[in-house]
Amino acid sequence: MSETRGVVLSGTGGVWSVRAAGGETLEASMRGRLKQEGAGLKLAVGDDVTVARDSSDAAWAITAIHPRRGTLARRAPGGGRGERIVAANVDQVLVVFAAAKPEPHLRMLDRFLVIAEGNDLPAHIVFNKVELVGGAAAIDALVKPYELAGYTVHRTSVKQHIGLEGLHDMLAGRTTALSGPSGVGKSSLLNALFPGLDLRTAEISESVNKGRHTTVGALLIPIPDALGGFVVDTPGLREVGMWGLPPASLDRCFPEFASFLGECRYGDCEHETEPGCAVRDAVARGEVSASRYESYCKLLLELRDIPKDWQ
Ligand SMILES: Nc1nc2c(ncn2[C@@H]2O[C@H](COP(=O)(O)OP(=O)(O)OP(=O)(O)O)[C@@H](O)[C@H]2O)c(=O)[nH]1
Ligand SMILES: [Mg+2]
Ligand SMILES: [Zn+2]
Repeated sequence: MSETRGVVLSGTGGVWSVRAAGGETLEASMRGRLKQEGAGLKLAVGDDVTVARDSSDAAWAITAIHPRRGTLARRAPGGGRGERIVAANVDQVLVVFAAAKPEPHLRMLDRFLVIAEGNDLPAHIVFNKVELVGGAAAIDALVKPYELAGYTVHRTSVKQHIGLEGLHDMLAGRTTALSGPSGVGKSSLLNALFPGLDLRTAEISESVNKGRHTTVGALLIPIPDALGGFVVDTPGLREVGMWGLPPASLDRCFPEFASFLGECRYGDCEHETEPGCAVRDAVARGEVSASRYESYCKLLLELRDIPKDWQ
């Protein structure tokens, strides 16, 4: 019998690709006994597993799933009902938007950040294609609310090789879940940072993918770098919006609110219309960005609309 440790790269429908410690990729299925034991524990991309086989011509089976750190999941507080792990062992989330083409949709950016915060994962932001925006002032206006909130914001251009070093150092050696709208340059950035990757970018993928709308699960991509690391490409993240965060917890997903949360007149203040709200006062003083606060209000309404048994 042989046995090795590995990381789950992808998989659906029972067959999983596992990158073994030696670097080779194996196809493996879940051992029957493990399936029964771990009724609640579903395997996810990023999982650290042991695979084994009886002989060199036998099929590989996943025999153990090792403890997870930092999952990216749709939360189901209070029991795990309905929880779905998008990816396991994620260290951080990188939210990529373009400064222009397509125009940044900040409401969506804030949603991605809330998802990261709700999963207790550090989030970083990239504004790519900065060369398309005339003047630093325009970029500064875009970036300011996020720096005010304490996020690290990378300003990059793949076209003009701006800001790539900092991003490289942030990704190498870690597992990063990548999110952001289509066409902002996620694949282009990764290709520029890690030349061995050779990911498909828009010009090609548009024609190849025409008419294909199959939702594939998350995909773990090994980073070709001395430090290693992985990038998780998560098409699913776009729809993780409503993963069951209780409305009352939303304020904690806006880091710039933190120092005001204890100051509201009412302990259960949801920072909407309540009198004596310290968050709204901070918005009025310009210490919290009005645009971010507006996102908070919109997401709050959305969360309240979710049936209680989904939360
Ligand atoms: N002007 C400009 N164009 C860029 C830059 N980075 C990427 N692009 C272009 O933007 C388009 C989309 O790039 P992709 O890397 O495919 O975008 P993506 O975010 O991976 O898109 P999806 O895979 O659909 O989610 C391509 O035509 C790139 O050449 C940049 O810094 N400046
Ligand atoms: Mg892409
Ligand atoms: Zn308040």
